[in-house]
Parts: sequence; structure tokens; C-alpha cells
Amino acid sequence: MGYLNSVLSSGSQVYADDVSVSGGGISQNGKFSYGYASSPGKRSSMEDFYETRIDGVHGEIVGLFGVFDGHGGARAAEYVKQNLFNNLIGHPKFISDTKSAIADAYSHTDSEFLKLENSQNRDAGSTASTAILVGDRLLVANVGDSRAVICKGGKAIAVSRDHKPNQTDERQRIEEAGGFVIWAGTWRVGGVLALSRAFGDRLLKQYVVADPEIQEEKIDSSLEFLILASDGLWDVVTNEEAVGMVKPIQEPEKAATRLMQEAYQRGSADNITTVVVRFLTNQGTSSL
Ligand SMILES: *[C@@H]1O[C@H](CO)[C@@H](O)[C@H](O)[C@H]1NC(C)=O
Ligand SMILES: CC(=O)N[C@H]1CO[C@H](CO)[C@@H](O)[C@@H]1O
Repeated sequence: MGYLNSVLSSGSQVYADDVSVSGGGISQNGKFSYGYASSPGKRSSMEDFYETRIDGVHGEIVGLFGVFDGHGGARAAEYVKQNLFNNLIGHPKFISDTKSAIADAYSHTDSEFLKLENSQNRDAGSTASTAILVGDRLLVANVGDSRAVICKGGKAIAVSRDHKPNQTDERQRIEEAGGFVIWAGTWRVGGVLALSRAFGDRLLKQYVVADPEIQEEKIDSSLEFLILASDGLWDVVTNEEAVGMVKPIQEPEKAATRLMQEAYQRGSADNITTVVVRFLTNQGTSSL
């Protein structure tokens, strides 16, 4: 009995390590480094996706980072990963009016995905939490509850809002569109979905919109790093705890892995995906 227990428990540890992935890199201009870690957690199928990308757009180096947490299957999250940033980079106003380009790219990606879903009579959905770095601007956009948190001036600050159906303005928007929010284990749109905004969700689309909320931060020496993560992290780790764990770890891949492992050890039963971006703008210049 004792032997079997110890084999089983060490087995589940190994399992987490076996299937988890991590990686990272640094921008060519040395302005930021990034890392990611992703694990399907204690269940067996993976519905979290992420994208980390550095690209040149009209001569500017741009960073694009995203976490996409699927529900009702992995299709929506995978589709958004594959298409959202291409649609955004290809937008004619990407540099001149980045915020409206982001809103357009979200809406265009959602309608293209819904066309596929309609034709196949399917109904998957996904959150998206994205961070775009252009020049000295950080633009964070999201639908759903994959939260973005920054460390600025040493403090943890959420730079996205979780889109939950029982938030007063979200509930009002849903009810004005003819929908309803009821308690079914948690607050749910139409008694079904525990998110008030998402990609996909064809059958609830009138209420569950893909309009992102966008927040902007200046990238200056007070901005240390950014964390994007699926609720597999945020269900068991507070914003302050996450920032405290990342702070002493210079290498973003190690920091992202540390967050993922902590969530796993605290028993998170969900897919866990974390992305950490460290801003290097003024590193090493403080002594000049
Ligand atoms: C929404 O419901 C959750 C419980 O599911 C609760 O913790 C939270 O405070 C509620 N938020 C609002 C704005 O009512
Ligand atoms: C391995 C794992 O936890 N998979 C889960 C990922 O998330 C989706 C939706 O929350 C679940 O249905 C999977 O079981």
C-alpha cells in the first residue's frame, strides 16, 4: 500500500514534467526578454495555447505575446493563436493607430472563426490575453479571464479585468442584449458559460462578445516585467504572490516555469500557461 502510494504520487509529479513545455528568447534590440511555460495540469487534454513572437513591422521591432485558454474543445484557442497576430500585424493602422488595429483584429478573427464553426455546427470558445510592445508603449488587450499583471515601481498591478458574467456592467450589457446570468455552481451566461467575453461561443455570441478591453502602459525604467497567465495560475496564486515569485528570477523562462510549478503544487486542476516578459530598457544605465 505504502509502496504503491509513493509510486503513484511520484508518478503524477513526473507526469507534470513530462508533458510541460517551456522556452524563451530576447529581442534583437535588447529591450525585452521573454519566457513561457505551459502544462496541461492534472487532467489529460490541453486547451491552453500561447504565442510569443518578435517581428519587424515598418522598421520597428514589435513584441507580441498571448495566452489563449479554450473551452468546449481546443479549436477556438488554437485558431486564435494561429490567426490573431497575423491579422493584427497585417492591419494597415497597426503602427499609426495600434488600439483600433487591436480591436479590429479581435473582431475580424472572431468572425472568421465563427464562419468555420457555423459551417461545421460546432461551438468552441477561447479567452485571449495579449500584450503588444511597440516603441515605448505596452498595450494589453483581453477578453475573458486570462489575467495580465505588471510589476511597476515594485508593485503588482493588474492591467486587465477578468470578464465574469456577474460584473455589474457585464451583466447589464448581457441583459440589455436579451440574455441572462444565473448561478449554476458559479455565475454563468445563459446558465452555461462562466465568462462574459470570449472568442467563439457561437450559440451565445449576442452576449459573449470578443470586444477587447485595452489598457496602455508606458515602458519606462519603473516597469520591470509583465505576467500573462491562464486561470490555472490565477485560481491558486494572487497577483502579489506571482509578482513576488518572478521578481528575483532574471531569466523569464525560469520565472514562467516557477509560476507554473507553484500553481501545480498548489493543486491547480486546470491547464496552466504562463508568459513572462522582462523589460530591459534602462538596465545597466542607472550607474551612468
Ligand atoms: C462574482 O461572483 C464571485 C463568486 O463566483 C464573487 O467572488 C465576486 O465577488 C462576484 N463579483 C461581483 C462583482 O459581484
Ligand atoms: C489537462 C487539463 O486540465 N485539461 C483541461 C484543460 O481545460 C479544459 C477546459 O477548462 C478542460 O476541459 C480540460 O480537461
